[in-house]
Amino acid sequence: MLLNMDSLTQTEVFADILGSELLAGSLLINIALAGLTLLAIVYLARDVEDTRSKAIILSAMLISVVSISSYTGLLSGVTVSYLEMPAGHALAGEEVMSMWGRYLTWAFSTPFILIALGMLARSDKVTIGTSVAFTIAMNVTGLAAALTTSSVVLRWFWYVLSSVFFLVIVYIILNTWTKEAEEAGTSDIFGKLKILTIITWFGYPVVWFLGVEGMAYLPEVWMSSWAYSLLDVVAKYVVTILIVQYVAKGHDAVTGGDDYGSV
Ligand code: RET
Repeated sequence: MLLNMDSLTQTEVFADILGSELLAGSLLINIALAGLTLLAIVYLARDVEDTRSKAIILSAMLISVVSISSYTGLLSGVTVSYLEMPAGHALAGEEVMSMWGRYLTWAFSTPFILIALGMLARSDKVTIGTSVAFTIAMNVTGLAAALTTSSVVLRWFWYVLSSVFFLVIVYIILNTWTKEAEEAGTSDIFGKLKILTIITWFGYPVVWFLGVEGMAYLPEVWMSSWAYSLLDVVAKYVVTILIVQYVAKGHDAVTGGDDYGSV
């Protein structure tokens, strides 16, 4: 979606998004799925009493709370802008639709995925906090990469920085939490979630690289938007349902007992 205009009003951006059925569809499907996931959580977790189990479920729930808001922001045009790409970019000089709200809101949604995973592995607060800090850093630098219009070199510098932060998270999941989950007796569920998370999370930087923000090998915005939407289905909703189903069964390995969380 390319336009040669300096700036568009939100109404015009909204009209552009609705004007592309494929683009609007990729956003609407996520609004619907996030809503359905929230309803499913309420149903699956209806009998959970244990406080630690509730904390894990709450964290999983907040992933969809952020997601439904994030996609509403994109659909309405609040978090979408047309940006002129710098010299050296594949679309240099053109006004490109940037759905930058994604990267901003991932800074709020991915911490909840990591908190739920870390708690399932019965990790400690410092390690979970580290993963949260690095995912925020990863997404804010990813946002900076998308919004940088001064220099193509700086866009890629942000991208590399973001990727380094990503590797810290990958290390924590594959190394620290994998060992801790074994000790805690949650390897069965953690192993499944780990595979789904690692594979899908690596997809996001690939889509960024291939899409209009990167090399523009996927020349239309709806293409990367659908790719992100499909990654989200697994990285968020499938992962959420697996977590809530497991925790709701009341395994001793995840419960906290009567005093958990009391002060
Ligand atoms: C960016 C671009 C810069 C390099 C890297 C990225 C990684 C993004 C990831 C996003 C995961 C998002 C999820 C969202 C769920 O709500 C920012 C694309 C490394 C890993 C799981």
